[in-house]
Amino acid sequence: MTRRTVLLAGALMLACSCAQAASTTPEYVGTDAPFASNAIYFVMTDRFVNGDPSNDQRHQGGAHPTFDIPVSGAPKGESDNIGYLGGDFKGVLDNADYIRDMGFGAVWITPIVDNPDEAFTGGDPVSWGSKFTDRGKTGFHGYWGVNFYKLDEHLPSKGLDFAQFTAKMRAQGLRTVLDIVANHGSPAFTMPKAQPMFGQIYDKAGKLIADEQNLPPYQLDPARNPLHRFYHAYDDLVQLSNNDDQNPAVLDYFVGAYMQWADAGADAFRIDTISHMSTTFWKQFAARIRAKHPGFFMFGEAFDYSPDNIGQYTWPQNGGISVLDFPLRGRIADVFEHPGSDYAKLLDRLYLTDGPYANPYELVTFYDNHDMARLNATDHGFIDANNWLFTARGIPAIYYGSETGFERGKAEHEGNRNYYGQQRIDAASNSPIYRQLKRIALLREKTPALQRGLMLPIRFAGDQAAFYRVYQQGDAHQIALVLLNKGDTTAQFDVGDHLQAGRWKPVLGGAAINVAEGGSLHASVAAHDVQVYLLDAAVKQAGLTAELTRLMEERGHPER
Ligand SMILES: [Ca+2]
Ligand SMILES: [Ca+2]
Ligand SMILES: [Ca+2]
Repeated sequence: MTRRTVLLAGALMLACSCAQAASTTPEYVGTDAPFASNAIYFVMTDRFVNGDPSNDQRHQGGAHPTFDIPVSGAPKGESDNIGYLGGDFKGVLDNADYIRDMGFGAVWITPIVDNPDEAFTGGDPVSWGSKFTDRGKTGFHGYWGVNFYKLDEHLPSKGLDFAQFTAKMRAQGLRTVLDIVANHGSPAFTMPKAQPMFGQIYDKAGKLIADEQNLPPYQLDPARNPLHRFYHAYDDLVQLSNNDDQNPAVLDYFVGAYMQWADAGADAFRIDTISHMSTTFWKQFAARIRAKHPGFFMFGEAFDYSPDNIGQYTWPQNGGISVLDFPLRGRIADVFEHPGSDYAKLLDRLYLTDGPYANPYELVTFYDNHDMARLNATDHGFIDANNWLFTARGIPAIYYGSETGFERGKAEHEGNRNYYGQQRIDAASNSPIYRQLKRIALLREKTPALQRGLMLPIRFAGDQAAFYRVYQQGDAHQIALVLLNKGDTTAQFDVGDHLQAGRWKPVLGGAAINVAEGGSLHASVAAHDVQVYLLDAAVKQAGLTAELTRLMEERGHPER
């Protein structure tokens, strides 16, 4: 906390020494949410680094073992695995400096709660490239909770439970984003023979409180069987139990569990499958967590490319939960997977004014994750995508391995979630993607305008994009001009729109440019590169003032 505050204060200039002028300075702020200062590194914990072989549970599962289960049918030289591979808290903590030095302030880890101790025997068999198949798979990913109050045995080490993990991460300058699930437990039916833990939920004391008993959901009898009352009597996602979001006991259970982990040091929640439960549930959930942890940042996964569908979660009456920016992600893939594509494709998914989101600046932006094919781009495509993600509006989240283009283009069951490992981490600096990502991420980290400033697009055309980011509040002010070039040759920029006179400093190298009143700024940006010019002055240019005033007034959803 203190380290970041110092960084932030150091990066901002004092507007003036007189308090009365400060009080009349207009505010230009995209978001004030402290969490928005961070960029997020997302690790699938089991697949990052095995820091402690003693918790691997290599002999777990009996007739249905859980460790190291390769998926059959992989083409030569490729692989996928549906067993546990040993990654743990220690593996993440051991690499805290690697993540921190890359310019990230937060790490999103997959769910930590106890998952079944056998491989699943129901559902449809997993094969190379298959989708929605779980037979033979284990809970290595963490999304099959059985006891949401208990750590899964694969994660902690001696002296490193969750509270110790979050404390040690924080000591290294990293916040912990905990991935949480409330929509479902584990696969609950279609097993040839009922398996222990699957379809069951246990309370904090270890008492069985719900059990689907391997029955198809429509055969559940909540009226007569108390163990069925936790679940809806209809299915939702594949064979997963479908928690009853109308049942107050379900809400109590999950508030209790996730309050426990927030108390143990989680700094934010990423909410899985948010759109599979009612907004009524989430509103109450968020209110109860924030009653004890004010301002606790949460962002949901509504796997949906329609802004109108996902925007609703961000509204205060639905809990004020931010979301992963799927609509923009679709366009990011369109643009950066295809050389020669037009930057303008990104524009209408930004929703900077009168959009569907309570605040577009709080969305978590990304280009891929564990549930979709990784970005299928060249090194240049990744570099361009990162230059965009770390300068445009939103909170960037990068899936582990993307810093080296790991398993690019690969979907689940094709290597998307493969084990990354210490060797690749130690060699990451050989990758041009890594080097450029680090450069732009470290710039965002010390530049409040890029984290939380208003965004004003100037030109989005072909391989070039130009926009302002402006942060002005009280004595703090910063005007950034971002110039992006995703072309194969050097691009010339000539920006005159709303350009304020003054001395513009290029923060990624080069000479400062003095702009006269009514003048323009000429700059060249190398192929697949970015330049950011900073003007440390309060906004006074008339056109810029008018545009920023409009952006402030129309920042959120028009009716809310
Ligand atoms: Ca391990
Ligand atoms: Ca377990
Ligand atoms: Ca559901």
